[in-house]
Amino acid sequence: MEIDPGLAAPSAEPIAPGFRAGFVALVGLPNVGKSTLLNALVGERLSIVTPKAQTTQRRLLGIYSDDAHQAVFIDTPGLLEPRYTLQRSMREEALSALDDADLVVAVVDAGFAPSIEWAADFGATLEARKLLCINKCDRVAEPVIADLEARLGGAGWDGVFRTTAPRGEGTAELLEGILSCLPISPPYYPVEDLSTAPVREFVAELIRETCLEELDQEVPYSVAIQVEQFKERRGGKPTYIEAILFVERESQKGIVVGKGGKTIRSIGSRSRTKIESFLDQKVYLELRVKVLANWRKRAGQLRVLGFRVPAEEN
Ligand SMILES: Nc1nc2c(ncn2[C@@H]2O[C@H](COP(=O)(O)OP(=O)(O)OP(=O)(O)O)[C@@H](O)[C@H]2O)c(=O)[nH]1
Ligand SMILES: [Mg+2]
Repeated sequence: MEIDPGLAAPSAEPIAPGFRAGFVALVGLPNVGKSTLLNALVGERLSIVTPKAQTTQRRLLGIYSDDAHQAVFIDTPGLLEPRYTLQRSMREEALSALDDADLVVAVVDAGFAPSIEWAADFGATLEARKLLCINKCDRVAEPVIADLEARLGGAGWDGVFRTTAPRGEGTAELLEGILSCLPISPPYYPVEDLSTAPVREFVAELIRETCLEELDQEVPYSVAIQVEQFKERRGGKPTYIEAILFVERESQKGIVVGKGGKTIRSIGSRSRTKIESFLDQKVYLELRVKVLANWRKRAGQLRVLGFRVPAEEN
């Protein structure tokens, strides 16, 4: 599955007349549930999800296909005013997804007023085909949602949907709305593909998700993961995976390793369980912690770590 996550050319396979396919960007403020929605729409846990804002750092494609449609979902980092180079890269990733999208789904958290204000402005200025998804409907009472729909309805949305993504409530209706908005086109990817991301990227993300769960405050945001080795071995031996956790300062290294190695062991064992379930195979996971000073603020380091950094940054 090692395909560049850029846009593919439509496939040359014979396809049903009237087939619809396109790229669908999920955008919104941090923590509103974009990644949870992507997973619910595709039906697989592809994108990492945590209660912390700014979990998603780069785009991830998740592909839904059926006999007559292919929706290539683009999960994006939450939009925020960037304060340093990594956040500028994240914003760029999100905004550039809008250029590539045939359809934009603006996601709001029904209980989070800034996300509603964002959607009102965003909807009014966006000319592309667009749907509004009011997520986290479990958090507010029905009249509140009806009021939101009335307030946000004027922006010319091609559809407005209510969801509670972790329970899958409203997601089938949202998917149907999305599919009906796609342009007539052959599929972009083989219909059996779920994503374009290489397996190593999923492994790195599962480790990062565990760091976000296990570490507090700024520390998990200062961790970048690089998978150094991924070796499938014969004879029933577990797959060998070696990953480096880059932190920004020596003091963070101490925190990530923990007293007597307790924290890194816990990150390792929880990550291994997740990776084994994702790959459906036994894994031996080796984690090492290294300092890469201030990597979040350094364009060169970010590029080495695989982030897309605007050309003017250095
Ligand atoms: N109660 C409730 N929680 C939700 C819902 N959707 C998502 N969540 C939770 O909200 C948190 C954030 O979800 P994510 O899917 O990571 O949000 P995101 O928009 O991708 O966040 P970023 O990647 O940080 O921009 C997680 O704890 C989810 O379980 C929902 O409909 N109701
Ligand atoms: Mg996310």
